[in-house]
Amino acid sequence: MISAERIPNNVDLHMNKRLQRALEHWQPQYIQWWKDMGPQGFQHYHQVYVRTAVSVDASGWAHFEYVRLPEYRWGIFLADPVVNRTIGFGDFLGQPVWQEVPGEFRNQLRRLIVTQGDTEPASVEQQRWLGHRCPSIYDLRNLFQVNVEEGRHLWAMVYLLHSYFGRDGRDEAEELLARQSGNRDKPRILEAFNEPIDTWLDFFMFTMFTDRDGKSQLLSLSESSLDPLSRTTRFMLTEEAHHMFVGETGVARIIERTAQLMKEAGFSEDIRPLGGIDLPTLQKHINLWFSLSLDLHGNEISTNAAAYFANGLKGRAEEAKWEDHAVSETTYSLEVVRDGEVKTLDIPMRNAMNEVLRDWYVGDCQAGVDRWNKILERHGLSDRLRLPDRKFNRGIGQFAGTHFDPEGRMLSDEEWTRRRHEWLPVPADKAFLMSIMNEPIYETGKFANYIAPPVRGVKGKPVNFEYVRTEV
Ligand code: BYC
Repeated sequence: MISAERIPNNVDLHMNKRLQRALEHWQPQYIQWWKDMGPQGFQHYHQVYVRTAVSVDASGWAHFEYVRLPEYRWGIFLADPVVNRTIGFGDFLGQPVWQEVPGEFRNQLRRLIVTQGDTEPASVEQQRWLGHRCPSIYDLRNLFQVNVEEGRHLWAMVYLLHSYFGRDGRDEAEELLARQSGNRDKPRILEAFNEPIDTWLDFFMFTMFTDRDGKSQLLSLSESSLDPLSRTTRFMLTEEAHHMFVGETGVARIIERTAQLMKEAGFSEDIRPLGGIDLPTLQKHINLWFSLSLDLHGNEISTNAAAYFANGLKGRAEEAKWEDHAVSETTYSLEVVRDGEVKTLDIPMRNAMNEVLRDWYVGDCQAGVDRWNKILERHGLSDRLRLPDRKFNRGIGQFAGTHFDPEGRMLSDEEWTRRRHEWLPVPADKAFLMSIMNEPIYETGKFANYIAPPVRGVKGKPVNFEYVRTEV
């Protein structure tokens, strides 16, 4: 069970007074950050119906209550240990997992944990104005549930930094609150986490595609030889699943409404005059957030990734499903740009580990897009949404600096500049989205015109339940 101390935890924090004191010192800084950079305008007078972990087993998520956001019980929860767990891949395959950080891997592990940790507060910052444009209080609650859990994911990484990295770890924990999404002088580490999320379409696409990168990265970190990292990320994955649910069903509900409006408009695609989000706009946002999230997997050819794998720090998603866990002989056939052309290159598999994870990620995204297309099919529409080619709009890796269209055809700089507005959102698209999201909807059971209601409410509550209530 999770303790009811000042910092809820299932790691016997009270037994380690030094660590407890260090985290209790960080806690007020975190709360201050939350108030300054978290959901704006919803800190004092709103109570939100959220779930809070009360234990780390499946039933632990059954606890829902009204909470004022700054009073959410952020804490430290690790999945139960696996008895006699051994290292599952790389050069130390079969040896017992580590309970402490080996000196020689300290820097690499710190870097991984800091990079993971940095994304969590970044996403809260990116989303902090969305409450003022919410399509319903059901969606408002979901936004805040995602936000508080991203805050908790920051706690998860800060616990590791404080526990295993001494003074450096404490400094890094402070830096995690000092960097800011989109700040020119102190930006967040990874690019997608500096992009603004101004509209609910961006929010749903972000939770669909970027949180799914969270899933693939957390799956690969949950294989880590550093057992506390593995246990922490295993529990985080249970929270991540809900975030992707919010994204996938959010877009699905928009598609549902779009299809209804298209039929009302006599099967016309032009539903903006009816206040709906047209399919080309949806497709542009898929193109944007999918390509940004592909970048988050790092370079296709990476000595960092090879070292992480060799040292057992970061594995593949679902490592147990692979046959060869040493991966010292095999190669990966990779598309690269050489001399202005796309060529295929065989590289050592360990150096391609970022691409191997990206393969898993693309498959998981495709399954989600297939589910979206079923909605269009059910409405008798022939249009289909799709993922762009993975070379499209890339800023990191082998395809950065060369332009491709969504089908993967190489383009000249001039052609890209001329046509990119066909594939990516432009200011006029954002202006349109902002115009239909201008008025927040705070009335219970009401939904904005561009999105269908959900099939069911949260945790058995009706759709018109008061998920966020105000008190004076
Ligand atoms: N933007 O060999 P390379 C989540 C840097 S999302 C900017 O390509 P590596 C969440 C890289 O740092 C999951 N810089 O990359 C979702 C390196 O820099 P230095 C987050 C980038 O290291 C939604 C250089 O390029 N978790 O949880 O193999 C809401 C060359 O490195 C980018 C993780 O990322 C980029 N996109 O792989 C909330 C897991 N990509 O050292 C949360 C931990 C690369 O040369 N991170 N660079 O200065 C990692 O495993 C790796 O750092 C990466 C990069 C996969 C990100």
